[in-house]
Amino acid sequence: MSETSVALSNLGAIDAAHHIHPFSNMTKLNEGGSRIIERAEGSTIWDSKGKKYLDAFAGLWCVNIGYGRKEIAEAVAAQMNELPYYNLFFGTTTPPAALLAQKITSHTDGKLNKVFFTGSGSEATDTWFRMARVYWAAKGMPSKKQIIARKNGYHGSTVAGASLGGMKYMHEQGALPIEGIHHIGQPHWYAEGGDMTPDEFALNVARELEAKIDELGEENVAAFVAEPIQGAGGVIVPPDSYWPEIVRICKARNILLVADEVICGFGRTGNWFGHQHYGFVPDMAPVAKGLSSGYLPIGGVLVSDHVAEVIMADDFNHGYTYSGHPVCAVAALENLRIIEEEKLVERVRDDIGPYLAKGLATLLDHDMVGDVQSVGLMAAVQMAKNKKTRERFEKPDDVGTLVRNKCVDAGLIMRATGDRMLASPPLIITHEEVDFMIRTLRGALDAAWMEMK
Ligand code: PXG
Repeated sequence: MSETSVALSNLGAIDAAHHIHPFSNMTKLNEGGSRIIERAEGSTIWDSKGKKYLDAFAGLWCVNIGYGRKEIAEAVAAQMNELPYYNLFFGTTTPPAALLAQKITSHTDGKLNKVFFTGSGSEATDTWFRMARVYWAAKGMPSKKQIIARKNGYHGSTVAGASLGGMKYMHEQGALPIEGIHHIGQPHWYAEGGDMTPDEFALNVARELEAKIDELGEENVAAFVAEPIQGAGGVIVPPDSYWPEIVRICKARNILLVADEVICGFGRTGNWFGHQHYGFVPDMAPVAKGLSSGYLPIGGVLVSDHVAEVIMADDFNHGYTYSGHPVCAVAALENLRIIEEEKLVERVRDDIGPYLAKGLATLLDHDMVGDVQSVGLMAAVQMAKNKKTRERFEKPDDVGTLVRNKCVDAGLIMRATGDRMLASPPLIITHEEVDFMIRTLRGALDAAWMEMK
C-alpha cells in the first residue's frame, strides 16, 4: 500500500486530529466525524461510503454549471503550463485577467464597466468598503465614511465582512462590528411583518435607511449595502415595494448603493445579476462564487463609470497577490462561456426556475409549511408551528436541523437557516432531479412533523 492510500483509509481520524473546519464546533463534529465527499458529476455528489446525494445547494451556492466539466479542467491545465501565475501590480496584466474583465462587464447592460479582482467574496467586500471611502474622500467629502448594512445580511468572514454582515453570533466573536458600520432591518415579512401587508412592511423597513441616514447625517454616510435577495440569512425574497424605495433613498441622500451579488450573480436569479431582476443599477457590486462556479477561487468588485473615474484618478492602495490570478481567471472565462453557450441564464428564467417554483408550491398543503419563496434557482421553504397564525417554532434552529438531517439521510443536500429550508441547486439541475428534491423534502417534513408531535 502506498503512503497515500494508507492515509486515505484513515482520513476521518486525520481530519479530526489536524483540521479546523469553517463555522464548526470541532469538538462536537469530531464526535461523529465528518462526511467525506470524494467525487461529483452534474448535480450529484458521492461520499467515501459510496452514498450518493443530489446537491441541491451547489456546493455552497456556487457550482452553477454543475460538477465534472472537463472543459474547465482542460483550460486550467493549459493555463498552468503557459503561465501559472503573474501579478497585476507593477504595470502588468495577463491575457486571462484582461479578457475576464471584458467578459464579466459585458453582462451588466453597459452599466458596470470596470472590475477589480479579488480571491473571494470576503475580499470583494473589503475592496468595495475601502473604495467607497476613497471615492468620497477623493470628491472632497472625507467625512462620508459610515456604512449602513442590514441585520441578518451576509457579506463574508473577514473583519469588514463579518462587521457588515448582520449575524449577531459573528459579531460576538472578535469584538465586531468595527467602527463606522450600522445595521437596519431586513425585509423578512413572514417573521417580522405582523399585521402589515408585505408591501407596507417592506416600505417601512426600507425607510429605516432614511431614518438611519438622518441620525448619522447625510454628510457622514458613504454607502448602503445589501444582497438583492438575502442568501445565507434564509433566501429572504423582498416584497416588490422594497428595492424601488431603497434606490430612491440612496439617490435622494447621495449615498452609494452596493448590491452584494456574491450569491445572486451569474444566473442564479434568472438574470445575469440579481439587481437586473429588480430593475436597478448599483454603484458597485461584489461578485464571487458563480463567477467560476467554485472550480477555483476568484471574486471581484464590479464598478460603475462614475465611481471608477474617481477611484482611477489617483493611486488606489489596495490589492491582493492573487487578484486576477491567471489560472482562476481562465476557469472563470470558461465557466462564463459555458453559461452563455448553454443559455443557462435563460434556462433558469424560462424553464427550470418556474418548474422549481411549481414544485415548491405543491408543498404549501403541508401542515408544517407556512410559505415558499423562490426567484430563479434560489428558494426557501418557511416552516411554521401554526401556518394560519404564522406562529414559529420555539427552537427554529432545531427544527431546521432535524429536517435537514432527514433530507441528507434520504440523499438530498439542502441547507437549513433557522426554520427555513434553502435550495440553490446547479443551474443545470434536471426536471427529474427537481421532482426528487420536492418528493424527498416532503418525506423529510412528514417524518419531522410526526417526530415533533
Ligand atoms: N457576500 C455574500 C452575499 C455571500 O453569500 C460572501 C459575500 C463572502 O464570500 P466568500 O467567498 O469570502 O465566502 C458570501 C459567502 C452559508 C454560507 O452557510 C454562505 C457564504 C459563505 C459561507 C457559508 O450559507 N456566502
